[in-house]
Amino acid sequence: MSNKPGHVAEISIDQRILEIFHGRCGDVVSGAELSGLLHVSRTAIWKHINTLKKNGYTIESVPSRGYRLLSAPDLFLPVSITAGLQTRRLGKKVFCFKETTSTNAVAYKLAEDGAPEGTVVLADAQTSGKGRLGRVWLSPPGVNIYASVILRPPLLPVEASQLTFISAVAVARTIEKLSSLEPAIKWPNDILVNGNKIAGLLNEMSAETERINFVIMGIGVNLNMTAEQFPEDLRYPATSMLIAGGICVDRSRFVRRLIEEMDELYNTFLVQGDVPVREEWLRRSQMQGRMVKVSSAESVICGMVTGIDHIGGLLLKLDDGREERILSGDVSLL
Ligand code: BT5
Repeated sequence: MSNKPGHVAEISIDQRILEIFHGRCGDVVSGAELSGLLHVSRTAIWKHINTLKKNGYTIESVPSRGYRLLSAPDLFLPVSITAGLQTRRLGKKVFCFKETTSTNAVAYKLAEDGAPEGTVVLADAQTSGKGRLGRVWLSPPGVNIYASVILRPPLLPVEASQLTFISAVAVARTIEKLSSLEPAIKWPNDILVNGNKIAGLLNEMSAETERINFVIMGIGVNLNMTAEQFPEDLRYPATSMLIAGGICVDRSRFVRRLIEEMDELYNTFLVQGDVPVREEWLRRSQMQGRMVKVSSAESVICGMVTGIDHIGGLLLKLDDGREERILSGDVSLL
């Protein structure tokens, strides 16, 4: 893992070797073939294989045949995320940190410095993981994912909240595809499993009056966190894929899948607008027709959920028949 963004470019041969292994789905690849494909000597290939082994990859040397990748480390390395990734825009550049303050803060700085759309920042641990409204996101090392993605969407600043649909649906799809869990989305930015919070989303934006410069989509998902790692004073009961599903999740596999899902949803969003993603969000939210309480700094409002509008506002029908649109707050089901 690296604290230096420049590290990404330095490991391209390793990355290409992993891509070749990936394409062979566990078959042996000969040293001669690797050397021919990558235009480097067989001794150089051998050295790169050793570097990969030092980075935690288990690679078998099969006498007189070649090399076979047996397993990848559960570490965030740019190569283990980008090798063979099937995306159009997202994940072409990935920065991995062993520890950072907040992946959102790092991604924001990279975006200000001109990082391209789709750049991903990942950390093994965060020392100042951010929730909404100055809250803290618990970010212990080695167990979860803390990711931020830079987008530069052609939207008006007021439309930026539509993007939360993308990350929420992508997280829900990924959990569903990698486990038998049934995630539900809770407005505005939580993913729940069995009513407990498994993931949180935090979008941050840099914009001018008529134009978005960039949006940082921050995503925290609890994968292998144990019950003892959660303090007792959380606002809502929390869970992880390990606690809820009893499975230990390969974190790089989760991140790759998540980036692919986000990429697909973002493409749909750019081509077809927000409606398809919003409809899937609503289906997965299990909030339609439910009575809820929405608390914000200014007020507490109760009502029945009638939908979600195109900028992500929650539409409520109040007891007196009035319709209300809520743009921020914390929701609990009644
Ligand atoms: C959120 O805020 O749910 C947004 C969380 C976003 C975290 C990601 S991690 C990658 C990126 N970089 C960052 O610095 N942040 C983003 P909110 O709705 O305000 O929820 C925060 C509340 O959830 C806290 O006040 C706690 O009560 C609770 N909480 C904190 N850590 C948690 C965790 N790991 N799992 C479940 N609940 C947690």
